[in-house]
Amino acid sequence: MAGKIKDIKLAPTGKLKIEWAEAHMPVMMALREKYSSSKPLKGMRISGCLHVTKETAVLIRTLVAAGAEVAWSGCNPLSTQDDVAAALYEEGIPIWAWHGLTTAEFYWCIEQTLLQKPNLTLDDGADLVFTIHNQHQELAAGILGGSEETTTGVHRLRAMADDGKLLYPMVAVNDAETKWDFDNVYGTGQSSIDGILRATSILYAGKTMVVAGYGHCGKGVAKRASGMGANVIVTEVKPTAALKAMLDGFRVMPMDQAAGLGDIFITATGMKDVIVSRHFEKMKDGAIVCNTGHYDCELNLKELSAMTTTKKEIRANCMQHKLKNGRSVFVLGEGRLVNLVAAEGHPSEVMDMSFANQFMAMVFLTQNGSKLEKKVYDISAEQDQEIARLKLKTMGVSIDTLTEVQIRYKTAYSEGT
Ligand code: ARJ
Repeated sequence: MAGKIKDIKLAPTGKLKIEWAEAHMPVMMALREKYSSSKPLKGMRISGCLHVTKETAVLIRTLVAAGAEVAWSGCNPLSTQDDVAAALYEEGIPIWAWHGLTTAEFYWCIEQTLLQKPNLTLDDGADLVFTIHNQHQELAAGILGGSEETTTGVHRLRAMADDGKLLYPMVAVNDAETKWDFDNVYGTGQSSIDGILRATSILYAGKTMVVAGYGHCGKGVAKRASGMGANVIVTEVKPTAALKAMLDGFRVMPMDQAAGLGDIFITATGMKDVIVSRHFEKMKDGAIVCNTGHYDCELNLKELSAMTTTKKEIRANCMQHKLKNGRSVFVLGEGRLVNLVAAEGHPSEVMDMSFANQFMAMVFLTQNGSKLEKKVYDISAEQDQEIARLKLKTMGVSIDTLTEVQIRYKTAYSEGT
């Protein structure tokens, strides 16, 4: 059967994990139930490039239940949960993913998912879309559209669209309110802390934690770290974001200053070279450094290596760098997303909404892709609200509805004080 994974013997554990995720993803299960008889994705060949986790497995099963044929690869060399990949492979999903792939293997896996000549693509970080645009332009004509999961991926696609380089329409799943306002904030907040704890088992209370970036992800991390008793320092380049951090009660300063103060550093900026040699040089002995952004360029580990005399893996995902200045700096998860490398990624409850958007984006592109321009489209406001409504329903929460009079009032410009 098509695919390559680490070890099929891991399948039983993977299956249990997926079951656990399904029990915590009621919106996805409702969508699966709703669309498994009408099969709106029948005839669709979806190539997916997204972290192979128990939550992604729930998305894959739902796409298949709705009629799609899928071929999958992971979107990060260190984020694949090998037991989940084994379970999916055993179920007959063509999947090329294992933990610890080299860069060459990473792109080889993507290439394998393209052999089916997809008519839809599903990305996290846009590496699949880039591969099609750079190496397989011939496939673009057969592709109705694609979706993108994360902030940095969406930024790049918008830049491509602005330059007229995009070869087929894309849906920005990240930009749905039911994605970024929950996944990026509460998901990243909890799972990054989880990753740091699994890799280090340190006490948070009383530590100084430097959070680079106060976008949605950084905000979530800062909030959760402070809830555990850490003193949070935020670094930013955007004045309004820095102001928000100040008014949320955090200290704000440049990284040059924060470098000497932090016990734990985490980058959540989507930008490269956020922590470089001059910062590592200033860090306290024992400082812990990690990244939760999609790409692994936020920490300049090349520069760190040049300053390192010896390296030792102290625990899983925790590498001691002994520096020429005599101090040690500990890097978690090789500077890749600490929440997915050292922990299991965001909790299922949050991915429930992100992946509901992914699923609906696939249905939308199937039905409308041929009429769309080569642009980046947002999820519709109606779909966003519908997913939130469904989520609330599964939580047993009901809310008020506007009356006719109130609806008229909303847009009435004759009624003032
Ligand atoms: C799959 C996950 C998980 C998880 O939605 C999140 C995002 O934008 C990413 C950037 O790469 C990671 C993705 N994410 C977080 N947690 N994807 N399963 N459990």
